[in-house]
Amino acid sequence: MNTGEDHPSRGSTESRGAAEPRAEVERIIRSRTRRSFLVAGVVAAAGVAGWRWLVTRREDQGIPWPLRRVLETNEQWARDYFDASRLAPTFPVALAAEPRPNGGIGLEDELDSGTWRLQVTGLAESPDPLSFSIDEIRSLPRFEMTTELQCIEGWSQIVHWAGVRFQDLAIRCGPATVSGEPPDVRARPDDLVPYASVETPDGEYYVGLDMTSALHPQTMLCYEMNGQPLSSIHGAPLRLVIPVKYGIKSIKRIGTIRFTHHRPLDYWAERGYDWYAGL
Ligand SMILES: Nc1nc2c(c(=O)[nH]1)N[C@H]1C(S)=C(S)[C@@H](COP(=O)(O)O)O[C@H]1N2
Ligand SMILES: [Mo]
Repeated sequence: MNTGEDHPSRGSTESRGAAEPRAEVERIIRSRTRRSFLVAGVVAAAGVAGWRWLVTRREDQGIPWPLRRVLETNEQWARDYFDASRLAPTFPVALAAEPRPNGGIGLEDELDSGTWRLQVTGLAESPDPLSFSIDEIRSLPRFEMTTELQCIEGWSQIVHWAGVRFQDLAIRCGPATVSGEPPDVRARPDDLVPYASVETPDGEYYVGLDMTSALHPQTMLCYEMNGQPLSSIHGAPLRLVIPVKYGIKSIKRIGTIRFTHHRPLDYWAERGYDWYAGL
């Protein structure tokens, strides 16, 4: 915001080369004081007016649009500075414990892990979805990590997770590409469609991921927490864990994964949180 700092007191003539330096100094001090009052007044007025202006702006996705612009600027930084090789910190397994169960959206229905299947759509080879039982997911390369789950509400917990990297599932499935050429997840990730949507079986909770974040080496689909099969409240039979982002993105009880050209809806982004939710 322009504070008007350059403008006040520009009119006051400052006589150079005054005979009495002390008087000159006092005059400057008085002028400075007057100027800072003026500046303070302008800033305060601009502040009040600015705030009024801000809170009366048209709303964009639930918040005044100037704030939305700030969020979008943050998102731009998130995109520009997100480095796929930047890893979230890992910890000794001994520090791992059960996190507070938080957020039960999309977990209301009873779920039969025996009949549950993961559906994956938006594939290069076929318009039909691929579907996996939990045993088929378990047969994919196993990956484990001990990372911190950080809730946007301010608590965090170190957890030991086991499952499969999202990138290994992507390699297995073959996401659609922009060029129409066959996908090569490792060699040409930039040719893959730029987003993935992950949803609960009932569609009540859903997260959108940019492909770079989805393919991050610590983004994983988990079926075990701290050496035990994942419990229902923590997202059985399969949940996402993405430690480079706040917990809101670590969706529990995944039903479908959809690769897509278009930025997917995201449950908490629709309610005013940053779509990237990066840490
Ligand atoms: N399906 C679903 N997944 C969810 C949520 C939710 O409400 N529904 N809440 C999220 C939030 S805000 C957090 S902090 C983590 C918490 O994971 P936990 O319950 O295993 O500790 O789950 C995330 N995944
Ligand atoms: Mo959270």
